[in-house]
Amino acid sequence: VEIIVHNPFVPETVEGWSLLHQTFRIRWPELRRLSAAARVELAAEAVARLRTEINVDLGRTILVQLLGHKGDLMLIHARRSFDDLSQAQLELTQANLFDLLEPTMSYLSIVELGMYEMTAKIHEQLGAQSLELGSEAYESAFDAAMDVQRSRVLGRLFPELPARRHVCFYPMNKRRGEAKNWYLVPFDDRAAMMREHGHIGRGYSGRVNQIISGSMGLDDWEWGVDLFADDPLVFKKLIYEMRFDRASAEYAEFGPFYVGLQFAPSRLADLLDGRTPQLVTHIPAD
Ligand code: FEC
Repeated sequence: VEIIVHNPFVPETVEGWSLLHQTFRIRWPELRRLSAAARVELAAEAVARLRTEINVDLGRTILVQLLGHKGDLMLIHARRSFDDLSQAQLELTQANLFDLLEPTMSYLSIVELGMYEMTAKIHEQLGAQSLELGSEAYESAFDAAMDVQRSRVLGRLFPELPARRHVCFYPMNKRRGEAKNWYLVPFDDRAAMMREHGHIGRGYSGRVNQIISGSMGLDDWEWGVDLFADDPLVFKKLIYEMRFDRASAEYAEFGPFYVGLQFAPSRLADLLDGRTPQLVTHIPAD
């Protein structure tokens, strides 16, 4: 029996950054007992241990002040590999600030682009060349076609984490209870629903950046969704509108939402001092 590497029922995906989200509660009482100078020192030492500068090859870490009780600080680490994510995680444990942080959530995933249209197209093209599904020729021709697709979307697999003020992260599944299961729906129907989904999404072009990461086999939900916007109302409008797209209305199940304000790493001391840290490092004179 031939082993089918490229199962026509499964949409192909291409992968980019490994992502680790971490949220922490800050131990405010202990922090308040320190002098302002000590808090500045704590912040500087912690930031020096995080790779916060934009680096298109190695990735970076961004800082988000969370609103609400689910944590005070969220870090999003984007790295090339799980080894590099591990180092980012360990690096933080070596900071003095770490003694004042209590983890409240973490989420592991890999940036993913789903390719419904392309999967169907490649299978169709190879079938038209009378290659036989599962044969070595078929599978290697498929791999070659996917390599072309991967290089085409490389910039979207390794995106810069957008420097936008508002960040919204949540995990989600695509099945509901026992009645609704995305994975039992025929390929073409799923592809049509994803087209509709992409169409709604593109209506928000420019107002939001979205990064979808896959977490099957990696964490407790199937996908992580990161949204970045200047105006937080965009999250509310976009997610509301998407509830009406069939893929969401019928199949989507959502985990907890983490929403907050991205800030410049050099402003971490402001947060520790109890002042909302800003994304810009200096206010331009008018
Ligand atoms: O089956 C799968 O592959 C599901 C992976 C997946 C999830 C998901 C959820 C959300 N998205 C949201 C926003 C946008 C915006 C755009 C957009 C487009 C796509 C495309 C694919 C895709 N999304 Fe998605 N989304 C998933 C996958 N999404 C594939 C089309 C190709 C692409 O552009 O990458 C438009 C982007 C643009 O072109 O500018 C915006 C939001 C959610 C979570 C809410 C919900 O699902 O109801 C918001 C999972």
